[in-house]
Amino acid sequence: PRNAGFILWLTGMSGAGKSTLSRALRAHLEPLRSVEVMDGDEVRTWLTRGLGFSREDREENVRRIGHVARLLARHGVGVIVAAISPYRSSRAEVRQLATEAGLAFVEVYIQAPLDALIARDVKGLYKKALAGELQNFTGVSDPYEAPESPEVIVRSAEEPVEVGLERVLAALQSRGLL
Ligand code: GGZ
Repeated sequence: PRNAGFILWLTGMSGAGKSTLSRALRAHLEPLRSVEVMDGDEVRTWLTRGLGFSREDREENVRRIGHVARLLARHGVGVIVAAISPYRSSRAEVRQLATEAGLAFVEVYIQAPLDALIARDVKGLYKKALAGELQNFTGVSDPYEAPESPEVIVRSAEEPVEVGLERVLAALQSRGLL
């Protein structure tokens, strides 16, 4: 049913385009259904303020996001999560809890080669990380465990946002969520 809630989980490194794609998805979906975006950056100002970037803290961040996403989705919201969520085990956990609650969980891997992210470096974070001024930076001095079987892969360095957007929408449509 088109009013069924779902969790669309965008994972990928900093600067890969999670926020950009989540905004495009929101703009597309908003006229059609209720939708909410949970962006790592913003969530960390409110829901998970005070958490850092150790494995423990990232896992806690993902767990809390997953919990709120479930509460929303249970009430028919299409929830778009944009968080690095670098650990497979954390992503598996939120997927399992969502699935147990009868909610659709669609994992989208926003893939971009590290050298492309370093070259673009919109926020200058990679430069800082490479200079050793930022500790535990994903992809530089901290792990990113790429998804092994995501529902959707978006190659953001190679294809325009519109192409990724269409692929995600197609995935929702094929699951009867759109
Ligand atoms: C990765 C970091 C770090 C470190 C600050 N590692 O691209 P951004 O800047 O705007 O978004 C990133 C955000 C990561 O938060 P998440 O909640 O998505 O991470 S996780 O899912 O792993 O909990 C980045 C910024 O915070 N940032 N320090 N060390 N990204």
